[in-house]
Amino acid sequence: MELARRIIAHLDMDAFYANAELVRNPALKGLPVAVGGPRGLKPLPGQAFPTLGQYAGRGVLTTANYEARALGLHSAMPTMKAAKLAPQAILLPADFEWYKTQSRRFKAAVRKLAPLLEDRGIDEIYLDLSEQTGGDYAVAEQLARQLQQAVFEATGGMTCSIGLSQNKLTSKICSDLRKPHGLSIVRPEEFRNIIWPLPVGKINGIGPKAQEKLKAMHVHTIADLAAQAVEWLQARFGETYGLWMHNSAHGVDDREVTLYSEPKSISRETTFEQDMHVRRDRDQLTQILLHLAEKLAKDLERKQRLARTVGVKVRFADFKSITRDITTGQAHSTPESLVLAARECLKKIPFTPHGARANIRLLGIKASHLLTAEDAAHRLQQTKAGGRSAAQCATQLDLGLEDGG
Ligand code: DCP
Ligand code: MG
Repeated sequence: MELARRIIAHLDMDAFYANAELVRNPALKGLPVAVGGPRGLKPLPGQAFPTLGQYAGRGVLTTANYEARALGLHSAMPTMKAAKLAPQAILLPADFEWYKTQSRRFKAAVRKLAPLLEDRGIDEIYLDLSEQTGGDYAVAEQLARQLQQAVFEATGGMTCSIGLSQNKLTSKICSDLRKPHGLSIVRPEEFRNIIWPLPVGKINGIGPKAQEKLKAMHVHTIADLAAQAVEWLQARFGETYGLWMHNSAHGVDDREVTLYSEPKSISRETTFEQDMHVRRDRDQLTQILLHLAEKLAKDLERKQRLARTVGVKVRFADFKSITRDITTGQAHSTPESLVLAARECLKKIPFTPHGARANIRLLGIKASHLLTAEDAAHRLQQTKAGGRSAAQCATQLDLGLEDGG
C-alpha cells in the first residue's frame, strides 16, 4: 500500500489496571479507584474496600480510574500525595498476572478482526488497516467501532480508545484525544487543524527534558515546532533528534507496523557440567561470561535492539538462584558494554569463599528494557565501554572475593 493511503490505528486501553479490577469486582463501579497499594491492606471496619486514607509509605500509583482522576489522581503520583488529595478513594494492590490475562484477551479479540497487529506492551497496540479498509476512513471508522465492541466483550466490559490516521505517530497522539472510550480520526489534510494546536509533549518521544528546553525557546505547541527550520532544531538537539522532531511536527513518520510481538528480554545462560568455584575457577568463569555476552550481543543485533537493563543470574550448588540487574542511563548492545554491566551486577551477589555460596552451577546474562536504535538515540547515550575490548573488560572479573579471602 502506498504511504499516502495508509491507515494506521493505535488502540490503548482506558485506565487499564483499574478497569481490570472493576471487571472482577463490579461493586467498584462508579467509585474512585487507584491501583498500586500494598498487598494486605485491609478495609476498615464497616467498609468494603481499603482506602487511600489508610496508607502510609513511599509507593506510587500505577494508575487511577477516571472517577479518581477527577479528584486529581494519576499514574506515577506518590501514594501519600494521592492520600491527601483523595483519602476516600479506594486503593488496591497491583495484580500483574490478572492484567496480563486481560491483556491477552483484548489482543486476541482484536487480532481476529485486524490481524496486522503490533504488540506495544500490556495495554496498547498498533494496527495496519490499510489493505483491509482500502485506505477508506469511513470503513476504518466502522472497523474501529467493531474493535471497541469486541474488546469490551472479550474482557468482560473494558473500554479502549482508538486513534486513526496515516501513521503511528499521529494515531498515538489521536488515541489520547477523547479518552475514555474515544475514537478520533485525523485524515492527512486535517493534521494541521487538529494536531498543531497541541502542546509539543503530546508527541511520543518529546519527554519532559526536551519540553523544558523547547519552552525556554518559546516553542510550546506542535505548530511552534513545525515553524522552526530543521537546521535550527538540529543545532540545538543534535542531527538525528532534530530531524526527527521536525518530521514529527509535520506529521511525517514512515515506520511500519511490525507484526512480531516485542521481545521483553533476551537472555543466555549456561549450566556447568561440574560446579565452578567462584575463586579457583575465576578465569574460566570470566571466559564463560564473555562468551555469553558475545552471544547475547549477537541476539540483540539480530533483533535490532539495545538494552537499558542488564542482569545476571547465578545458581549455586544448592540450586538457589540469585539475580541482580542494573539500569544505567545508557543503552548496551556490544559484548564489551554487556560484560561491564554484568560485572557490576556480579559485585552485588553475596558470594562466600566456602560453602554453598562458593560453588556455582549456572551463570546467565540477560538484557531487558529493550529499545530500538531510534528510541535509544532519543533517550539515552550508547556506551562504547571506554574503547576497551571485550577480553579486556572481562579479564578483571571480580566476584566480590579477594584472593585469599
Ligand atoms: N502504568 C504504570 N506506571 C505508570 C504508567 C502506567 O504502572 N507510570 C501501568 C498502569 C496502567 C497501564 O500501565 O493502567 C497502562 O498505562 P497507560 O499510560 O495507558 O494508562 P492507563 O491505561 O491506566 O490510562 P489511560 O486511560 O490514560 O490510557
Ligand atoms: Mg491505557
